[in-house]
Amino acid sequence: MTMAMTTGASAGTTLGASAAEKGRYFGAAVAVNKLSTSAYTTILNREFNSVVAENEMKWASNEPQQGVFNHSSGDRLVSHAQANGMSVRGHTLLWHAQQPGWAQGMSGSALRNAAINHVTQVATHYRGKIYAWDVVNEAFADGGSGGRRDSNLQRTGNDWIEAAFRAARAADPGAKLCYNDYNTDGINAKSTGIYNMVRDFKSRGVPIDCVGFQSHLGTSLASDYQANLQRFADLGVDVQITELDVMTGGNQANIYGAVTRACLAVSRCTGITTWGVRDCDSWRGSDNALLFDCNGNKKAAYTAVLNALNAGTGTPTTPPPTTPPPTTPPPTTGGCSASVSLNSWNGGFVASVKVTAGSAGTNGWNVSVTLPSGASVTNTWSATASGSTGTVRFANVDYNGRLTAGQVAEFGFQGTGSGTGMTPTCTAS
Ligand code: G2I
Repeated sequence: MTMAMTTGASAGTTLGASAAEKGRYFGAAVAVNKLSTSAYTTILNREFNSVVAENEMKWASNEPQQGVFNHSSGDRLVSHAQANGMSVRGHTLLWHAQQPGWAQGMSGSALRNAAINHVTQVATHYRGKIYAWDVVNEAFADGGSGGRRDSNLQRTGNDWIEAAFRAARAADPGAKLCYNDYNTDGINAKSTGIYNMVRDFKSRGVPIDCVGFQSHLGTSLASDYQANLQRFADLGVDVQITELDVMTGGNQANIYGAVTRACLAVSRCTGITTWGVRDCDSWRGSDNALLFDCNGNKKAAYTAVLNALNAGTGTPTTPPPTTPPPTTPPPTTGGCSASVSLNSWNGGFVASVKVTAGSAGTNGWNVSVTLPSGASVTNTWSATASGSTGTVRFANVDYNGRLTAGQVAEFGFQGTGSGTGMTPTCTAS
């Protein structure tokens, strides 16, 4: 999706407008229940042109019972953003914390399947409305190991992160897909572990578009903060400052200014989000870590950010999100053809199916897939499945049945067991 680059306010006098002049967004984490507090919403609407839900799009919030989704708070934030020309960051599809109780008690392939289903369902619900998703949050360990954090998700297999990114891409091809973490504010063991993962993903075609640097900062800023952003950008991903807040004290304004300058100096740094609006909204409470005081007044840190935005030069070069290399569609003989690509893990898979119309076009289509023995379909999107084991037939839904010659429709399904070796056949009507 495209992001709003201007706000109603005049350029250069608000955070959002000044960032937009430099081709960036300036966002805030929003507690959705505060949208009805006018003192809060007045600042939000005046100063910010991007939002992220502080808690409401997390797994515990939007899938409180397995398979029962509640998007009401997230939808409210998206509506507010759309009504006010703001882009939306999605936070977060998978995280070891703030999981619903039912998922906390799961493990192995049952958890993996539930997690991928969660990614698919949530990203599908918000399809086309999210600028960037934090697909996976905080999966790396603190300290010197540079390795993964232990968690129930990690114990489903090291490939859980790439499985999540592939499922998110299949569900919402237009959203930028980010990995997000903290204590990555300079070149250190943790940020290097993440750097190596991103490099590996890029080399193997795992869909990743951006890395989020939370930047929950203390009383000093790593001297190589900008260099660290730049080394990630040099891998071919965007970088974003995703949860900025800074401990109060003499350095607060300086640190805010330095972070802003660092982002502007990295052409692929596409925007900055502060983790809240006013000091009293912050999870850091007495740190007074944000840009507005509890009465809504602009702090010195606000002025430092605004001045840095206005002094910055250049616009970012943000190529559109990379899409996986297209698989060559098979020759279109007859009414239609279908090809499948698989995202597999031990015990489950997501299949993405491309239907290509032949020379006569289609009014509707049916794709038959014979599943390997032991495999079954648990969930389907953009098509209607008949059956779940053996030969399963997938019919178009009302909006993707009518295709002109050569036009492609995509649908997907999730399964348990192995999906290897499936050969789809397509029939047009
Ligand atoms: O911890 C700061 C942030 C670190 N990075 C990921 C972010 O998602 C995380 O945000 C914080 C929220 O700001 C807090 O508001 O995540 C916390 C949970 O780990 C949030 O705290 C929770 C409390 O733990 C719950 O007791 C409370 O019900 O906020 C919930 C809603 O107010």
